[in-house]
Amino acid sequence: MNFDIDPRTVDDILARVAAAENIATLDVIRVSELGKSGRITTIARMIGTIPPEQRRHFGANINQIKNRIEEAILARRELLKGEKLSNLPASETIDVTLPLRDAPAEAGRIHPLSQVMDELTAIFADMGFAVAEGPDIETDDYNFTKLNFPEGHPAREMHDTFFFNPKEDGSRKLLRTHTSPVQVRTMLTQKPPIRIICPGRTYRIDSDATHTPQFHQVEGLVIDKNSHLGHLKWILHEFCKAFFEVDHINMRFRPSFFPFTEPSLEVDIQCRRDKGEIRFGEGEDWLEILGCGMVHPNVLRACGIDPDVYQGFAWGMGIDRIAMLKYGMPDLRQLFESDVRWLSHYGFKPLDVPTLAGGLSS
Ligand code: 2NL
Repeated sequence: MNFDIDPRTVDDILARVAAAENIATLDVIRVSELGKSGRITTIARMIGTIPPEQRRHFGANINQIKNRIEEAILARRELLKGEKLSNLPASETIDVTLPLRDAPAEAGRIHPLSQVMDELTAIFADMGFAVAEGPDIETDDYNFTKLNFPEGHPAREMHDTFFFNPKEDGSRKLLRTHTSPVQVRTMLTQKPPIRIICPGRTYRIDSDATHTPQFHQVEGLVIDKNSHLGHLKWILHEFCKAFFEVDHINMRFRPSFFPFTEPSLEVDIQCRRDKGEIRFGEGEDWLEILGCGMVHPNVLRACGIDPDVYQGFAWGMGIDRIAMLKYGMPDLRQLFESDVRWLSHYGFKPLDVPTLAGGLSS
């Protein structure tokens, strides 16, 4: 008796392999013929049921058939793979000679005000100052009362301050008119010694060529047992040299008045203006850049610090104007217009982070 597989069955399998149009069809054939319960596999298992003298021939025959089918499948698979690659649509090709589009870090720009804030922070951080922040919406108490503004002080009146509608108990919130309430919050929650700067947004009802209703300030505060005006002068002098990137700068301290400092001073730096250009440090003109003074004992007391033990100094300056001066931007209002053409001209590269070692505005 002949137990061999019908050659027509084998021919049929090989024909279907040759006709398979894709790898998935090929896999179906392979599983249904050579898989665990495939047709050829099942026949091969019958070896135990045939007479021992015929098993050798049967085994050799079926192995040969298996190998032929496997080889045919393998060859067809290689062919189909090659076709798949060469049939990739033309749209999927990449022209490696095209120029690269600018990466976001190349195309984007840092707003000059953010740049100046980063510069200020780098300078004061180097002197050991921490950065403190607080809410833009404040209470009358933190914005005015604790800062020694007497009731009825003109700065409290409607024309200067953005007030929210009063609550039922009569209290009303406001948009902070300076960053001083951040220092008030720090004094109320931290023990001296205190060394902080407070950069941030501030608001006043004021709008013309040189004022915007929202502007930026940085204030500084030092409280310790022996802090004095000599320290303040040194800090401001070092700050001005670093910020305006000059080795020498003449400064002038004039007596002034603020409710929260006593004595109070205003600070000018010397400068020279010629042909629309401005140079800082020396020259014939003076440029007012900040106000400062010794923290008023009433403010210390209101913030829970004993003025008989501690004393300190503080200063405040507008960032928008010094940013304009340093980077030659002629119009204050453009700072807030979000015009990308203006930003691409005056903005800074995002990866050129200002540091004292690497250069502030490199
Ligand atoms: C200016 C003047 C100044 C302060 C701000 C301050 C804060 C506390 C206590 C005392 Cl909590 N003083 N800040 C002091 C002097 C001047 O700003 O012309 N800013 C634009």
